[in-house]
Amino acid sequence: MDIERYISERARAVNRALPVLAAQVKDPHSRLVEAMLYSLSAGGKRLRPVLMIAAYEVFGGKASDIVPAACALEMVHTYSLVHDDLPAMDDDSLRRGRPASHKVYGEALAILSGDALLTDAFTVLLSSKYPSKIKPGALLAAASILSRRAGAGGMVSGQAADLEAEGFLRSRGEITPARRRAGLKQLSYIHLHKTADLIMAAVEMGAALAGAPEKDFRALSEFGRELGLCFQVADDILDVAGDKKKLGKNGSDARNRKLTYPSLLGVEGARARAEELMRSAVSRLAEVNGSAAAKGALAAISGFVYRREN
Ligand code: GRG
Repeated sequence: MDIERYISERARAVNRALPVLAAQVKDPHSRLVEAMLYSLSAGGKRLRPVLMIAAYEVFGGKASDIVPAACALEMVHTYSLVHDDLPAMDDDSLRRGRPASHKVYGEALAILSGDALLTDAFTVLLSSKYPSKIKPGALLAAASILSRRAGAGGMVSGQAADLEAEGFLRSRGEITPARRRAGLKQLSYIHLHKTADLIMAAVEMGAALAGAPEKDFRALSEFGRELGLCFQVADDILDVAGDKKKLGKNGSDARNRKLTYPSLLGVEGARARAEELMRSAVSRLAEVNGSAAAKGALAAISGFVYRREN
């Protein structure tokens, strides 16, 4: 399977719809909407929307059915990046190869554009047109998944724990085996929530919109968890060892003395962990009943996540 083509075809549909759906507000403040569109159009990989679509395709649906739901998820993801770059968070000046939102629009408007992206994501999810086979109950289930995985029981808690772990290495000297064990435990909480929750939301929303049976939903959710964990380990490796030009951002983990897999296990140890998680994700797909081609796409996306350079 040509996975790059698979991803870019589906990402194209999302890229076309995103600015239209996100900017359809009545009586907008024009600079606020400009800031929202600035971050949305900066060219992310659109991995979460593509995962949602692939999970939906497992149960026989087609991508065009759920483009607004996929856009809503990308809006939540984009808000998290805008806020993550703020001086009070990771304090990054570059994102997706461009100056971070707060560098262009100032901190206050960057915060507000993130707030609007998060809130309007639910308008886009719930007020868009879908084919009649998408039942209102399935849409409500998708909205509930998104709010739970993004909120205080999910991504935001992961971010709070991540901030708490900042300076972990600086403040407590040498890494003893006991500290490494404690650090790894803390890290799995951070990764599970900060990153894996939104990736789990992607596949869970795709499955919910397709009306998937409970057993398949659960197996896909576990696939999402393992893939999400793999994604963050790979991201931490790129932060210290990746090509900054390809990444489109300056790594900040070392500067912030962050608790990461490379800082605890070294880059090679972290790579081995990422590969283990990628294999574990793919193995969960065998438990899902559905289109072999779409499951093949999910497996190939897992390889892409593990090997990616940005
Ligand atoms: C509520 C004030 C406030 C802040 C919330 C929740 C949050 C801030 C931030 C989320 C944490 C976060 C940014 C996690 C990192 C996940 C991650 C590795 C993102 C990068 O995803 P990619 O590589 O990015 O898919 P692109 O640019 O390709 O979309």
